[in-house]
Amino acid sequence: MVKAVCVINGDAKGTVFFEQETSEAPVKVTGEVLGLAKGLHGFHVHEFGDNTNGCMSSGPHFNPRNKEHGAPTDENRHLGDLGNIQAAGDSPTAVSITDSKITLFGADSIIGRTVVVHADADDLGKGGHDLSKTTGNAGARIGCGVIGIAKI
Ligand SMILES: [Cu+2]
Ligand SMILES: [Zn+2]
Repeated sequence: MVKAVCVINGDAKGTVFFEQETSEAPVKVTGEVLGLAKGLHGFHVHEFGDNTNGCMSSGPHFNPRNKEHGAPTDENRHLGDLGNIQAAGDSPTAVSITDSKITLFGADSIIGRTVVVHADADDLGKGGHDLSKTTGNAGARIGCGVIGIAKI
């Protein structure tokens, strides 16, 4: 079992937990985010665990396989593409994702990289916008935090 945690700061704030039983098992992503406007918000793992210039220094979506941006269910997706989280309004937004592409083990581990929450919906690569195939046109980075190793 490996566990990791990410404290998100910015206009959106929250805490997200990751856990994975073995290197072959899916990763469970749970937690909550505060401060989101009602609607969908892109939710990704970006390449670098660097927040020196805020969320901008975390780089692009984590993409070690050189794929296009896509939906979590797509084969052709960035490893960091976790889709959207859906905010209902004023209450905290629950994060509940199970993903079989990201990992907490080995060279492609997401530990030490950054979770970014966006102002707008991720179009999952299908919006037909110039940015659809790279970022999902999800807009500003309104909260982020580095993923760290947590106590088991
Ligand atoms: Cu992003
Ligand atoms: Zn992506």
